[in-house]
Amino acid sequence: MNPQYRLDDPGVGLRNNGRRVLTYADLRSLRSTKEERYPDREIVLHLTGNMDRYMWSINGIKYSEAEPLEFHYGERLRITYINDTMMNHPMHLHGMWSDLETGDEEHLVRKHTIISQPGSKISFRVTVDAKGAWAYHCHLLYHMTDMFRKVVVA
Ligand SMILES: [Cu+2]
Repeated sequence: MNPQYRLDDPGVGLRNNGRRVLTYADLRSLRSTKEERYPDREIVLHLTGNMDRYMWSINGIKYSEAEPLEFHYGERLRITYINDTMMNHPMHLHGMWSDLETGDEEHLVRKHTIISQPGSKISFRVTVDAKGAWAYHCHLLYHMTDMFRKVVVA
């Protein structure tokens, strides 16, 4: 009901187990991202589904019924996931980098796939620099068919 940013949370099964578990909060880019543009636009995506029926979707709509997401060539996007489910979703945007926000504006962390934890919120930036059609999906095989979007960059 009240999703929070939890970058320093090691996740289910790894909390308080006597070991130090690295988290996204420990990551810091070696290159400076100081000159990166501030986002022109934000897209909020709810990761949704039904555990009992094992159905997955984005914003409550499965891939086969969804319109493609439209990104504008040359823009800088901020994408925020709100994970409304009780599972982790490693979300992979193809074709462009995902620059994870860790609280340090000058060292955004460059990634292919960003894990979204249950009940949490996480944000990243994308420089839309690749025209064409791209796959965008959860990387868990059994989620991928429906928790999927086509992205069109034009
Ligand atoms: Cu998933």
